[in-house]
Amino acid sequence: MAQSTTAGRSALAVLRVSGPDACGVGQRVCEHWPHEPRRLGRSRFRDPTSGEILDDGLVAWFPSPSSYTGEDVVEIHTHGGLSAPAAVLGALIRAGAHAAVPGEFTQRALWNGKVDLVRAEAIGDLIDARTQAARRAAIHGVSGAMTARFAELRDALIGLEGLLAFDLDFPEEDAGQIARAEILAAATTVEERILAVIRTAPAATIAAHGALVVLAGVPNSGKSSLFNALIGQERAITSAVPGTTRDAIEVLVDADPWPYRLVDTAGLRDAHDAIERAGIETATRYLAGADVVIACDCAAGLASVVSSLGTQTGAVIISVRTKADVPSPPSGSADFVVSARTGDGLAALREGLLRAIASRTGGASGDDGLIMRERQRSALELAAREVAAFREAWAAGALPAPVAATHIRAAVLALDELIGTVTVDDVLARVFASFCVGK
Ligand SMILES: Nc1nc2c(ncn2[C@@H]2O[C@H](COP(=O)(O)OP(=O)(O)O)[C@@H](O)[C@H]2O)c(=O)[nH]1
Ligand SMILES: [Mg+2]
Repeated sequence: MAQSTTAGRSALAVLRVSGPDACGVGQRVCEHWPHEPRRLGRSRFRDPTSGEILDDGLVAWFPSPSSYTGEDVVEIHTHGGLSAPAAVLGALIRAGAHAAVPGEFTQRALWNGKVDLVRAEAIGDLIDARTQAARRAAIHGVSGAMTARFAELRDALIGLEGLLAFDLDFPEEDAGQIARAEILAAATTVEERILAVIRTAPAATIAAHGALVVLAGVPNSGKSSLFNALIGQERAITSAVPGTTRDAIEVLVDADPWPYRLVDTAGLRDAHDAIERAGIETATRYLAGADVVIACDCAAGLASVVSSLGTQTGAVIISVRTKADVPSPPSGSADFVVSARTGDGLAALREGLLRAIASRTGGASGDDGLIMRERQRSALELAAREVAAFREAWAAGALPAPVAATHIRAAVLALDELIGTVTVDDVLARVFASFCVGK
């Protein structure tokens, strides 16, 4: 039993009870019990010991196995705030429930086969999503699409094991070089498919945390003004006094399709003031980790700003001529010409920024699914390494087939662990399904 909504001032709170006696517990607390499952019914809630009426709300029950956890589940909607939910929770405990530990409902769903490990993780990711891109990737995982993708990779590996088993069991068939080439091609294909999923990892990081976009340039070039203009609020202090910005100021911009963390930094120059120097060191650290750097200059210095930034960062550098409303002598080319004061050029810069971020995502799209978890990535990397080891040994004819095949088995096990299912008879089933053994 747990409160599924957060504790605090709110209109409603949702309490859930799961387990074989969930309905018994619910009936001991609810004055009225809905006849039909999965329908909300009005009920008052009472203390099973004292009989005191504690609150008045709604209740529904979901019989096993058609519930989130796969067990009987009771859902109680109380009034929100702190008192009513706490009182009804207390009543549920006196009626026989115990308090669930974090994630226990989803863990039970996993045990009862309602979700696999990847979907369970996606449910957690959805709740924790701070950006729309992270939400899109998570809901893709919740739908089961990522699990299906991992399962397809696993199937392809088992298909490969089937080919190998055939090669071992029926050497007199002597498909010879053709079979060897076929196995090599199959291994290469599945390895590439695994690597394609692994390559979504940078996009997943950007979806979850935002691409790191850093404004850089000499003091007074208009970085803080551009920062404020891009985020649409006066966050950073701007002034005509060079060296105004000392700390790095960071704001998460939840842009579509990719969120970014826009960072305003201290201008880059040889400062004598200790605080400003510390600010410049911070800026240098941000530059080293940046995905995109917006190089700003309002005069003739843009080219040299861009070239000096090139030595400090591996990021995509966008050059911006700032203060476009102020006439200045021609100063070479810039990717964008922008005025923070009038707003001219801002829309184009935003678009250019999103294109630059997209170039850091390897062409991945959140709608196709991203590997949002380190666990998923390391399982896939292990599988890819095993397939590569097999492929190399097979190409060189370096290992006997049964030994080479152990690499593929290890890759299958990595995916089994990833999805959270281990099925033993799969290989045999495949061998007999895809080959005409009786001939
Ligand atoms: N006319 C004009 N002045 C600007 C513009 N952007 C910044 N400034 C001025 O340039 C000075 C330095 O700006 P600031 O944003 O603090 O530069 P930073 O040191 O690079 O962060 C301030 O006096 C700003 O008002 C602009 O687009 N047009
Ligand atoms: Mg500044």
